[in-house]
Amino acid sequence: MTAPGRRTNLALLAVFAVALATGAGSFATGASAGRWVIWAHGIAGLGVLALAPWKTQIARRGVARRRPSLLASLALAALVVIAVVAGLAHSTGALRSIGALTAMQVHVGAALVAVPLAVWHVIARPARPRPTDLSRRTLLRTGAFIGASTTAYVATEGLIRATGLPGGDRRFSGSFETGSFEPEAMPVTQWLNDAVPAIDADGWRLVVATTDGERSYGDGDFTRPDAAVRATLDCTGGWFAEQRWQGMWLSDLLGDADVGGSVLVRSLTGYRRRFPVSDAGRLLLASRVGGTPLSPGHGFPLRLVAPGRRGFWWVKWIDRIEFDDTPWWWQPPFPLA
Ligand SMILES: Nc1nc2c(c(=O)[nH]1)N[C@H]1C(S)=C(S)[C@@H](COP(=O)(O)O)O[C@H]1N2
Ligand SMILES: [Mo]
Repeated sequence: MTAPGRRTNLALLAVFAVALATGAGSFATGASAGRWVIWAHGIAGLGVLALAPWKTQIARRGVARRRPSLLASLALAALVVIAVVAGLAHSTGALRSIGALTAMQVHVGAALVAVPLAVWHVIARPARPRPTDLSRRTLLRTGAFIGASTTAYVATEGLIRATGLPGGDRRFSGSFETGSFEPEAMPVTQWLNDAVPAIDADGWRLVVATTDGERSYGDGDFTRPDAAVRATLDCTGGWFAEQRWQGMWLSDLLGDADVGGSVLVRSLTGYRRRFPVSDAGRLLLASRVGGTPLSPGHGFPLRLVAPGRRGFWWVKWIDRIEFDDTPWWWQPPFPLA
């Protein structure tokens, strides 16, 4: 075995890149066909752990040099440790919240703060790749490393189940079931800093804009739902709940209007998401859940139910819907508010 150094650093850099990409991918994944992204994220996380002993040796030599940037390097190390530990805390279910914060919030927060530090670290201490890095030997080592991390992942999952830790019951997305078929028991969640607005049913209007112009609806137009769907709300915060939702299909608002492109669903609070028009027949404008009107927290008077999509697509307190030619992907991949 050669002394740990350049190769460990390059491997760690690659694992970080994979962890970050699959972390974002896990948040984007709403259907079980994409469950491999979540597996890859867990494998990358354990890969970081696997490299830790080697990296610790490298870091010891670095610390001995007492560079002025030592503090920043140690902060980066601490953030990575926090992100991995919080990730394990969530996925095992051993510790789902720490004070006012959930383990998931700590996990994502630490990882996001670590990104700029990691970029600085790579620029300040570049690990230069060499042509021999593409050798058969490196390829075999990389394969062995991925194999070992995958084995560790499978073993960890097995251990979680064998020990009966709560993490064994999670959905493919990694979320814990909370309040299925009991809407009152389902958490009220905002993506970032949105707040539950006070909406008076009589004053509320929904404006629908198509190429044919604008039409306006009131609460009375949604009090007798003609459509229903059983769907699972799966929040990236780490919980999910299945409910029976009642309302009207988004496509029913279109009438005879001929629209391609996309549909923007906007909340009274400004929060918004855009969808392909071809999805409109599967998107429910829900006014009721479990047979009763929505509570203010869950989106009264109208919220979107987007089966197969993560919670952040399920816009609450809808006040405007626009059909136009904008491509649906013309929006930030995740909401900004
Ligand atoms: N207007 C608005 N709608 C929103 C959000 C928000 O912050 N603002 N958060 C989304 C997220 S992240 C989730 S998980 C669900 C939560 O729905 P619930 O509060 O009814 O459980 O609402 C979605 N709809
Ligand atoms: Mo969410």
